[in-house]
Amino acid sequence: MRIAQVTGFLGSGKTSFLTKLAAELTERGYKVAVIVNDVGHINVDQKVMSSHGLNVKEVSGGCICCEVQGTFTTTIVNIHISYRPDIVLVEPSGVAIPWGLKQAVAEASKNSGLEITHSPIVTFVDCTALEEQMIFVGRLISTQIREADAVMINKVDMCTPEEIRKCADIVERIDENAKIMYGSASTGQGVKEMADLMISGVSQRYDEAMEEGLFKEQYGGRQ
Ligand SMILES: Nc1nc2c(ncn2[C@@H]2O[C@H](COP(=O)(O)OP(=O)(O)OP(=O)(O)O)[C@@H](O)[C@H]2O)c(=O)[nH]1
Ligand SMILES: [Mg+2]
Repeated sequence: MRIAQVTGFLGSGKTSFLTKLAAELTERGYKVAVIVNDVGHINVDQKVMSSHGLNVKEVSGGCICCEVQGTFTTTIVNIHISYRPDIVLVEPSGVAIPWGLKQAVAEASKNSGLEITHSPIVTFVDCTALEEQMIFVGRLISTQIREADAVMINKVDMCTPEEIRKCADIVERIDENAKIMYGSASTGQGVKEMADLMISGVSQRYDEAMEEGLFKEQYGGRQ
């Protein structure tokens, strides 16, 4: 079973894009399930995705990066037993970071005994808002970009080529080696490219010690 996770700040377009991605993968013959992780009370994302006929499970009560790793493992095992998907798409909360998500999947794999392949983690950024968001939540977004295997500059349908270039510059300043894709849930741009990456790619290994060190330095240790 493959697990494909995305990250991206609130409203960056994760749900909209994953809904399109799930349709593309289904069309290619893959059996797709979705896990959404919402730290709030009402899970709107689950409703949106279920309305498209997707098999969606919800993990709530906290972030799967840290507080509810156990629930995440149980959900993965349950999905495997009841649905046997080829690929599970995971939309975590907007504050999740790739390293934490990888840890969660590593734990789930260890505790469940399931053989799990981890697709590359794609971080979504909102092309219309990145510059402003960097002022307020720059540290979180930088971490999401630095730790990602690829970055999806999303909502390009709403931006001029100059604005898209500016957004890519910000991403490249954070990570000069970032693999950048350009997408839009509205036009479907980037959906096929991301589907290719999700089904054929494998997430790179981090220098765990470095990420853990950076995490402690920036966030004061894990909860
Ligand atoms: N024009 C345009 N609007 C988009 C695109 N993707 C998402 N949106 C809009 O942006 C808003 C947020 O999209 P979501 O898909 O809910 O974003 P999200 O990242 O799942 O948001 P959270 O789960 O709340 O963090 C919605 O109003 C979408 O309709 C896009 O590619 N183009
Ligand atoms: Mg969402």
